[in-house]
Amino acid sequence: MRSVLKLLLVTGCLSAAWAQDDQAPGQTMVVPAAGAGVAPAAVTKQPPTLHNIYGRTHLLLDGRWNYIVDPYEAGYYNYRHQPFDQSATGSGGFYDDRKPKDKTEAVEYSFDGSPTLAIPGDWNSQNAKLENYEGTVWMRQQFQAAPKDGKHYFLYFGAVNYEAHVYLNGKKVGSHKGGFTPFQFEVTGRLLKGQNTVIVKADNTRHQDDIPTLNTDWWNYGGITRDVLLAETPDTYIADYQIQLAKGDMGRIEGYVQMTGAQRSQDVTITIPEAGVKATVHTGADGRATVGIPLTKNKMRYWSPEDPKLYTVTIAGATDKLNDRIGFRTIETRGQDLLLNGKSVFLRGVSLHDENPLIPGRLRGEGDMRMMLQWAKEMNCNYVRLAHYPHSEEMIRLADEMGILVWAEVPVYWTISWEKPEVYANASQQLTDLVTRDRNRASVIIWSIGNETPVSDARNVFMGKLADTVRSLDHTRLVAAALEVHRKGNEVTVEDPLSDKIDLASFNEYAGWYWSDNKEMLKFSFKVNYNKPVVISEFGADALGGLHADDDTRWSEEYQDLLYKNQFKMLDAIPGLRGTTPWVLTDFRSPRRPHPYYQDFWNRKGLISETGKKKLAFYTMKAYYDQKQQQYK
Ligand code: GCB
Repeated sequence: MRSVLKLLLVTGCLSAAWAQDDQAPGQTMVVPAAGAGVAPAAVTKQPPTLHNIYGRTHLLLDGRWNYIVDPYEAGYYNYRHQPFDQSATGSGGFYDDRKPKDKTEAVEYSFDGSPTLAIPGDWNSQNAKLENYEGTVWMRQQFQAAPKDGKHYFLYFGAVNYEAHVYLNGKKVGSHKGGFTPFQFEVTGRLLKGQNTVIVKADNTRHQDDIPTLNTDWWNYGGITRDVLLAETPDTYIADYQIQLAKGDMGRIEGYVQMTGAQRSQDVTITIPEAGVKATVHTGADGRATVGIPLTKNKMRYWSPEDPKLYTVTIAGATDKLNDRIGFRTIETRGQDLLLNGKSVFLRGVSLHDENPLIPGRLRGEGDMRMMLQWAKEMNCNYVRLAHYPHSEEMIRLADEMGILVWAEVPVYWTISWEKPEVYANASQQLTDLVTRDRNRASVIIWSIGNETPVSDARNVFMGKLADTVRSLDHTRLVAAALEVHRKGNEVTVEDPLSDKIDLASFNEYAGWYWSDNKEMLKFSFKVNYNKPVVISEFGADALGGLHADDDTRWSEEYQDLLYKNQFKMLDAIPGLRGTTPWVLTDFRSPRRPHPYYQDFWNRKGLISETGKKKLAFYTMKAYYDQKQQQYK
């Protein structure tokens, strides 16, 4: 439930409290509150981002933000190229939001009177001059607050692509790297009663050693692309929890509750009134309690695409109380079978990007997201692959509500710098933040640790560690990766040492498009030597919507349509086939696609064009899924 909070001023700094509860290493750097004029000397680590942020009392800071484009970072570095925020005074940068004191003073920037961006929203799609911009933009929002004594306050960002530096009332509160995961900074003691100013420096410059790396097949939309919230918690609060069915056990809820704060050892009660569940646990000195609740037989309606039942779950202790909407289901593999709530399921899926083809730009809110998932449903999908990076929490919650299974992924994409520990730390942090955010969402059944990462020793170690990490964070879901295939003559095989670490034989293949053509493609046969469910994470062909020709003609809807029909013939011959996510639901923008007529910087593999028109293959895919639905009834 969204509620607007009234904040009261709290003096003093509470960041010392984190020392005890410090759990998450990683990419979020926090600057401790410094006295006036004192430069922040060090950074401290943050506790994990608040779970169930929308369930917290909060003030939404979305809306129109003033912005200044700063290609040379004049607002961040002085003329000696030293950051202003690391100078003796800590000031001098655009985050000062300085106004000339009188007519004698020259100030070379001004947020007042500068244009505005709708936040959440990338800048590339909101100003034609910024369409291809990669660099720094400063954004400012002003808001009223009345912080209360004894509460914690957090500035929470759903996502900022890619590097964010955040300032509150002229002082730096921290920085973060990674374009698709949430992060927060504690601002208790820094909020003013009355007007506050938050300024964000966002920089979407690509780098070889980032996650993702330089090379991707999607638009590098920059900026504050998801909600910004000021959240309030009690002094001792519920930081995190997992309340899910035990692995493979429909008769038992398992998980944990994590409290943070001075009174972190306390009784916490979990109730699910509609399912007759009420259990009390006691959190230990570390604030943690393990949860294990046997379920009364026949009391629970299990979550599934056919019946996406969500229960109101309340977690309440002496100092804090949170409500969530949680669905309960199991997901397992048995040999080559895939079982949802103990029953064989075929994943009737489609891949999609976090992009609205119609506007375009990142999905900005529930309407955009509903449109995408509704299109998937019209194709009779029960599943989506949210490629190639974490999509928003709202999207996942919508999938929960609409009954759509989800493959969730981190942007470990193509060839990244496998050898560097800091690159691994970044990937592992993004994965951790994704799991931390979505671990209670029934729709998410698969954590994907990467896409088309080429086999090498260094890569195998890197990916193997990621698989171990995600399993240690959540053993109830499946772990997968979109693997590559290898062709020997007409035989296509998946040979990847990573297979030992993951639950699915999931791979991308482009028969008929990147290899061979529609006429030739049926000669291929797939040999999958793993006793695991086979999920085709990509196949597809480009078609310019509205271009009609014979089915030998590349870029025509007919070519794409025949390719899909031929794919079904090939794929149905694979024993253990349990799902497909063709590439891709809609056309999407990509700088790698320059053909002036057919592409115009769009990847045209969409089953729906950039005007929202369904291509022929959309209906062919739907017919295939109608038949699979019958088969798996
Ligand atoms: C792939 C990638 C995907 C691309 C797609 C294509 O294998 O995983 O990100 O967009 O192929 O269209 O080439």
